Amino acid sequence: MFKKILIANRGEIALRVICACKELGIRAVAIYSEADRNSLHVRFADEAICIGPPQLAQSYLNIPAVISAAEIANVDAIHPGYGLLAENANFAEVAEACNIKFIGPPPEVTRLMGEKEKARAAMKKAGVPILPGSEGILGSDGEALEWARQVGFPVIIKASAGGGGRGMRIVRSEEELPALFQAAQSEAAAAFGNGDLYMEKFVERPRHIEFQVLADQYGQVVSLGERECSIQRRHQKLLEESPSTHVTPELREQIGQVLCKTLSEIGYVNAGTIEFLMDEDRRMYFIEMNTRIQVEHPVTEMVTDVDLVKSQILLAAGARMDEVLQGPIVHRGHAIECRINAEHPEKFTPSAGKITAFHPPGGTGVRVDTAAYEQGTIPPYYDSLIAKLIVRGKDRNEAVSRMARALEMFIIEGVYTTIPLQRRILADADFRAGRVDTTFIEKLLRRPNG
Ligand code: MV4
Repeated sequence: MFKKILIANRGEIALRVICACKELGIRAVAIYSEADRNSLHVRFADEAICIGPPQLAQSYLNIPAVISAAEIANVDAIHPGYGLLAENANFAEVAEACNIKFIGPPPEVTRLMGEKEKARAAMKKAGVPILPGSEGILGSDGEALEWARQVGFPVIIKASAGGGGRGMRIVRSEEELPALFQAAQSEAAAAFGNGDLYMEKFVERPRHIEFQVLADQYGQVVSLGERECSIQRRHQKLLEESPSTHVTPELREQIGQVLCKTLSEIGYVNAGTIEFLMDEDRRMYFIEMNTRIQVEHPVTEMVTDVDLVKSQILLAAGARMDEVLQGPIVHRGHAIECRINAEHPEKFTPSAGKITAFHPPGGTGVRVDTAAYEQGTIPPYYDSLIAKLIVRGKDRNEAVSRMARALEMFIIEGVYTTIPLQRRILADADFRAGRVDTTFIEKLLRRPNG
């Protein structure tokens, strides 16, 4: 087992990994930028190393600085958290060249899933349902037009190096295709240094549903069921829940089985998330895979009682799935998470500054994952997530009532937050009835605030 792990992250996820290390009896080493000297991840780690100035490129994204810290602290492994370097195959390779275990999949698997067109082809080959679309990278707008005629409009053009909503264009007719193709290509080339594009049939009003898996180094893969993540605004998730009101036990079993078989064949290791779109006929289609722990992982932890971060560490150290899980996966009750972000309610811009009052809710079935505290600051350089509020109930109704009261009792002053918007979501009749898709927030925001 590892004796010492470096956490290549900050904020609530760095604290979350520290919790896992403490419970496993592993020493945790924090890294921090000059803006994070007074952060809780520094305070609760066993050791902490300053790696540079506040700017991401000079600190948390500076691979030589992070690796040097790991060498100086003499760690056995690096946990990357989410975002930052978590899906950077080069970083994983450098770590392993230094004899430091990267807590994630083998670099070639990270690279495969990072190229969205290749990931799509690999899933198709293994029998995971994908949307009708192009095969291989689109060579020209002429080739794109041929595929679009075959697939039928509307289609969506996506950047192979993109993901998470960047570099996409919806195309509704032949006439507009050439211009949108060129625009997507230049945007992708500028944003990702790679202009490769592919095409899919466009799904109107989809639901975003993702499956959580765990995989060991010996080909054992298990599914921990799905999370419903349709409540998003500008590709930022606001609320996630599990189970989805639209996934039947049969569908969960069917998708889970094909995913486990596929990921075993691919040689996947680590926690992982497979994103699907569900159409209005409740058919599910693979869109992308994330090879890291996700922000919303607690929703799955609450319904399965599996500690996903401890599992990641044990699996990376070479433990077998049956040792990690010690029994079958059982789903109990319903969980909901609200991502509380520091942002202005109308402008949607990050709201950095000092937190002048902070009182998180508690009580039965309530969990708060946060690195925030009263008189602490939200630095302007990073992600604006302040806290994740997670509740569990015996069923969806109890989870909804519990989340509504917990949001009512969450006091954060000094910065604007998404809490008022989340209170509106919880009060909404469509949400309460489970009628959610990716157009939910648009519709809510068009209605007068009552
Ligand atoms: C789509 C789609 C409709 N059809 N693909 C946006 C994020 C990225 N991960 C994939 N996205 C979408 N892909 C096809 N073929 C609609 C979206 C989409 C979306 C997906 C999930 C959650 C919110 C969304 C908001 C707008 C568009």
